[in-house]
Amino acid sequence: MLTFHSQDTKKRQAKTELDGGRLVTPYECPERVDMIIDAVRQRGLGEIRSTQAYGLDPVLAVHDAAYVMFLEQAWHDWVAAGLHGEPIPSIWPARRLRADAIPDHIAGKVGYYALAAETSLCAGTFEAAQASKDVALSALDHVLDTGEHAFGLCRPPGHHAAIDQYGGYCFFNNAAIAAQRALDTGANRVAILDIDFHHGNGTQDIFYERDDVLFLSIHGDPRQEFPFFLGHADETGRGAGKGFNCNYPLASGTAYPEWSDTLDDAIDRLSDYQPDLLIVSVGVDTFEHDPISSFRLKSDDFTDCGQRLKQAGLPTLFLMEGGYAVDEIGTNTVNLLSGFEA
Ligand code: SP5
Ligand code: ZN
Repeated sequence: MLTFHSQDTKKRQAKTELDGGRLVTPYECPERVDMIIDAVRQRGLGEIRSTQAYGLDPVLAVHDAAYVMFLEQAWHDWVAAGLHGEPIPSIWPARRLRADAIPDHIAGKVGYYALAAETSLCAGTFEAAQASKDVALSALDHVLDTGEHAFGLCRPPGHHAAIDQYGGYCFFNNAAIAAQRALDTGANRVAILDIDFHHGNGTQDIFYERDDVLFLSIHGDPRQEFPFFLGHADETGRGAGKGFNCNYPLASGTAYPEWSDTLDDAIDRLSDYQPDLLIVSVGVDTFEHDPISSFRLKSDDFTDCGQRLKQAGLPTLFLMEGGYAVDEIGTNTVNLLSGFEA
């Protein structure tokens, strides 16, 4: 399987993440990319290809234009306002405040556009987010052109990024951008299966009222886990999208026997939908030693997961999302991809 990769994804080098009440070095770090590339090479997964530039049009097909402009300007505006450190919101349009009046001041804007406070902005964030969606789109075009499967080593990840919100380490929703482009270039139906530990709230948000994208997500129960405010089983879609959103929340501590039973249920649902393309939002933060998550998958379980995904028999685009056990991220990711190829 080909891997699509860009060094520009490492241009985001944030110094801070709000973790509980402390500022720590971000879990979502550029070394994650190097570790996965090393494993792809060492294990001989296949050729590593560079990417093409697709510009902002495919981003604007799923995200709000003012949101994209905000991301482009945020770091500059923060510095120009004389604020110190990296942009972190300190106020939001919470219940009964007005969510229809976008502030002019950057300190208000970050609260308007952020859905979480852990994700600092920094100088290279917009460039890295652009590179990340170019990885996704380059890998997509390979799948569409050849019918072969492909892996897009996206970073920063995307699945928490909603129509006009960033957070959870995500800025542009790479899977949604790729799904929309697939539809715009001839696919009739796309399915997105999200196996990251966290609920893909952004992807759900973008496609919630649509029946041309089926969204399935297996994740830590939002009663206990980030993003807390979306991802329950009763969220099944709205309007035309009713029945095309499927959440599988699982309890903290879930290990592979139960997780893989749930995966099989999701694969059955996929097969019923008969999509032209499957996009897998790959998070390996389901790993037992992940520092911020609470499932208990072992490294070998990722190989079995890849084998099960193969059973769906669909043209498949794998896009990287989370996974923060940096020493094992390469092994776990390549286990999944090579399990699929076996
Ligand atoms: C793409 C992705 O996986 N994003 C995850 C974002 C999660 N951010 C909040 C995590 C809070 C975890 N708290 C556990 C603290 C352990 N020291
Ligand atoms: Zn995650």
